[in-house]
Amino acid sequence: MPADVTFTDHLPPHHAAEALRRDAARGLTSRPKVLPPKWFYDKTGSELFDRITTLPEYYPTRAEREILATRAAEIVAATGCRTLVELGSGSSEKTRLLLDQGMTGYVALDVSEDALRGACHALAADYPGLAVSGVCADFETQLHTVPDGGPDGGRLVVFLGGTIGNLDPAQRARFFGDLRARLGPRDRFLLGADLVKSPDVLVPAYDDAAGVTAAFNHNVLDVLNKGLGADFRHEDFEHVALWDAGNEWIEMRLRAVRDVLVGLPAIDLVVAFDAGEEMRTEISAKFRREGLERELATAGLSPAGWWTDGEARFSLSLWSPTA
Ligand code: SAH
Ligand code: AVI
Repeated sequence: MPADVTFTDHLPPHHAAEALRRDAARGLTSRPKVLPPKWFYDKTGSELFDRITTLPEYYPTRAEREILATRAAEIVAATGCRTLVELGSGSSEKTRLLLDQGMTGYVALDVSEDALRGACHALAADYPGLAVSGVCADFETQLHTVPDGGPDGGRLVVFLGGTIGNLDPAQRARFFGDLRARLGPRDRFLLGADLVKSPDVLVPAYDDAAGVTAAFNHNVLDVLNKGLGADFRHEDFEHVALWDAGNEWIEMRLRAVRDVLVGLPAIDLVVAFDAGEEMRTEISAKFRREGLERELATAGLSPAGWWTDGEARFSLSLWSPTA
């Protein structure tokens, strides 16, 4: 790593392995079967996600980039912050539009060590003088690993890409509450959230013609195979993306195409899937402005700005700690 990059790993291999064992044991024995979406993002999964962001059907990345490209100066000016903290930073690509507004420090936090190291290297090379800090950690349980703000102003904490939608309502309430508890009076929170729209647009975004999202979904089986010595076979499962109109979220599932028995030696488990049985691998909730305002108010955050792209597909919203 170059001298102006620091890297802290709060998820050493045994920690991640233990968390995977726990999540798989719990999720594969519950009904319906479920896996937390954070396990998508090994090296291959992070690369597949980056490919998803370039697909014609996957509009969120383009829509969010459009807002940042036109509004980043206004957003950053409204905060007065010079340190950027990003949760679930991935490749940190869109982040550059915020860094370009005079940021002096950048803290990236992600569970995916490969994505994090790659992004920190690239930023350090392209932004001489920017203090870059990579924190490998889980934003659901380890927000305490984010360094406190320095003397030169507040931190702008950003959570981009619509990743908030990958948490269910109870997880979101916990996340917003934890985050609020860690914000000082000069800190601000910028949230990227995808908006409710027609399933005719939403479903193809999660079931693209080129099959990249299907490969991303299937990759979680490889994560279980590598991490737990399991023997999942891609051909036994098909990718499913459906719109749940009641919950206003997309669900990704893997559906067994025949009766399947899978061994997971590392957790001493054999799991049976009946033909047609589905395992939920992700929710991707879509939001309305009023709903977000309610959820964030409950956590003690007040609205300080709202922006959408030209087609009102995606939102960026700014929040300050309620006094
Ligand atoms: N913010 C980027 C990446 C979005 S992909 C963008 O807008 O394009 C979601 C990212 O969140 C991945 O890099 C994944 O590794 C990370 N992530 C998912 N769950 C996480 C968790 N619980 N803690 C920390 N990072 C997580
Ligand atoms: C990271 N997250 C916001 C993406 C989403 O749209 O929910 C992950 C993803 N899943 C399928 N395609 C992209």
